[in-house]
Amino acid sequence: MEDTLRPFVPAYHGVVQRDEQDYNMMDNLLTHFDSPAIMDCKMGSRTYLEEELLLARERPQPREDMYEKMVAVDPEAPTFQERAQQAVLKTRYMQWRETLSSTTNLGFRIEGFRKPNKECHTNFKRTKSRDQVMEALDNFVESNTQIVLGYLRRLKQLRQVLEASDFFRTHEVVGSSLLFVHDWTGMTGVWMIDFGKTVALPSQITLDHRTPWVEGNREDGYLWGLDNLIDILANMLPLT
Ligand code: I3P
Repeated sequence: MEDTLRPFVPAYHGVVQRDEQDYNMMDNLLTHFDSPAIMDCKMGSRTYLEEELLLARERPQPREDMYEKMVAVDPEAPTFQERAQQAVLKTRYMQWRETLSSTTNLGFRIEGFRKPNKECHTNFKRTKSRDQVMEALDNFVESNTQIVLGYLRRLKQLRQVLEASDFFRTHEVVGSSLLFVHDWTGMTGVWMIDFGKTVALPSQITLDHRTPWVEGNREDGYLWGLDNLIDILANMLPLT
């Protein structure tokens, strides 16, 4: 809340108690929209923390639920050993999801979107190439150039602010999303959400968020993904 990023995240209003439970109170980002269309894009070229990788090596905990999710998409994906165990490590599952989708090649992926008529589209696990992503984005904005322009303006502002943010420079931002919202009046908004895997770096390390990840450098590819997202949206505009 004290960083220059403040306008790009839902405002945090502290802890409130209801029925003896503690809740974090945050802005409802949909308040000012009328029957909004909503999309979640998971940012970055990596979706697990380096810390999770170390833990998976020290104490491997194969997951049956992730094996099930994997074979539901591609029965051929598990290795011989994974098939025998009927389970996969979480990091292995996450890496598989990254290469199947556009996370590895573009530095972001579409998780899902909801149209104004409440119809939900969540089948993007294999949406990988620039063309496939562009087609999905075009479906989300229903080929509306004004909406694309609104999103582009906001994403370019976000990029500027991220490049200057002390918070961003000193944090590994993994598994975080951009929430896109627009409605029929032409209003658009984009906010950063999901900070469950946003962690402070040791004091001697800072990130540029564009350098490719090698284990140990903590880079997350967030800005590389944002560059690609901006470029794809810009290419959706008609040539003038
Ligand atoms: C989930 C997705 C989430 C992850 C979750 C996965 O896979 O990768 O990001 O939560 O792990 O199951 P999918 O999208 O294919 O359903 P985290 O980002 O919090 O790790 P989980 O099952 O351990 O919650």
